[in-house]
Amino acid sequence: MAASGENLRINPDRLWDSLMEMAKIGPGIAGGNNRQTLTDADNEARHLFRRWCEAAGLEMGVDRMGTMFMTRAGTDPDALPVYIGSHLDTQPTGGKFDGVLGVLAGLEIVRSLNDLNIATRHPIVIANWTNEEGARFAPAMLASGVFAGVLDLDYAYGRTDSEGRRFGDELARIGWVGEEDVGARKMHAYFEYHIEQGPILEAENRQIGVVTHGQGLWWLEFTLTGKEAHTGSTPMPMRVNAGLAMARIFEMVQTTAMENQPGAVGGVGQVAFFPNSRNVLPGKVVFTVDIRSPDQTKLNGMRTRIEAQAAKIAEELGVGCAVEVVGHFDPVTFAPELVERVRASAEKLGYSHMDIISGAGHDACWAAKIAPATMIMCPCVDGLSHNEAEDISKEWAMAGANVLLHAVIETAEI
Ligand code: HGY
Ligand code: MN
Ligand code: MN
Ligand code: MN
Repeated sequence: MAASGENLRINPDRLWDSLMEMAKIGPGIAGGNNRQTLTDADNEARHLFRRWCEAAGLEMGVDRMGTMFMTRAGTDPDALPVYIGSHLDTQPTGGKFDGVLGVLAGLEIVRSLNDLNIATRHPIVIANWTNEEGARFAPAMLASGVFAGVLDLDYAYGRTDSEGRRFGDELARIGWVGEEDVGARKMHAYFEYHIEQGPILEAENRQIGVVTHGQGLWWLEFTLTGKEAHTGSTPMPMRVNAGLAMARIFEMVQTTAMENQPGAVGGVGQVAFFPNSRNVLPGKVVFTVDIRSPDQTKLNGMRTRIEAQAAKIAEELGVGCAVEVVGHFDPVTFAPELVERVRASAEKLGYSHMDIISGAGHDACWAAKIAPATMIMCPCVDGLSHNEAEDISKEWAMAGANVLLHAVIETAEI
């Protein structure tokens, strides 16, 4: 006898075991993961996920960006599917849960429905989006951005990593160029379950984040052109110092974000010096400024100010300054009816919860452009993520997965 929806729960041990098994692929050097997109480790993770899904009776589809769609049929062949998505790729010093929790919680929901032989009217599809992190190939959320029709396939295929390897070539190398046109699939609804990657839920002692919005983002890639010269024999007045310009721009980005509090962040995670020799002043410095805010006016105001101030700093030092946008999305408002369904599921299951804005970007931010979409979050220890020490408890993982289960079965109709 199929259980009534009310008492449905996921199997927390099975979810946790799957997370720990997946974490063995692409191990980091400090207990986390280095499973960057389109590497052999990513390929291995994709095949493990595929085997698990096929063992659960799911059928695989792959699009030309390599995104994996694993389908559990519904009783109504005309009903649009309910999607549960996230990503298996990680940062170079990533954690075991960023993205992976959402993909494997989707699988756990299917496994739990299979256990009790529960059918849904709408099909359920689990998506593993290619290149969510944007660590190896900018921008982040690349495949979901193409799927949403915001980025085009040729642009995506032409993105290169720090060794100059093209996205399209690497996708072909690991054998994941799928047949499906990107974005051909239509969604009834999209859910993404993700660790918060910030300190709020843990500090407020809440089990569930009901995600109402996501902040917007600009990734501004600066190329500063100085003059390569000897660091020892070149007199100070003669220097065309791109490194000094970079340092002053970093300080200005910090000041700009602090002047836009509350609700703005700004910083730099990646810099390259050329020729990057300790006794050669750099001829070129390349870095990406990452600014974000849930407030569109603040977000665009910071971009305008940073670009203008950077040009001024460079000019004062006689340094060339070029800037290219390598990532952008506007602040996102998630679908109120799905947000309310998540909130009601948390209430029904007796989990403490609070509304929250997502600080990080997610594939849900692009899905929200083409379908009703929302997110569920669980706390993470010390709010830490994009760090190998990223950690959550099994209880936190379970609570969010149960909320996801109930929000999904209500939307997919059992
Ligand atoms: O950058 C982000 O917010 C996400 O981790 N890709
Ligand atoms: Mn993520
Ligand atoms: Mn991430
Ligand atoms: Mn915009």
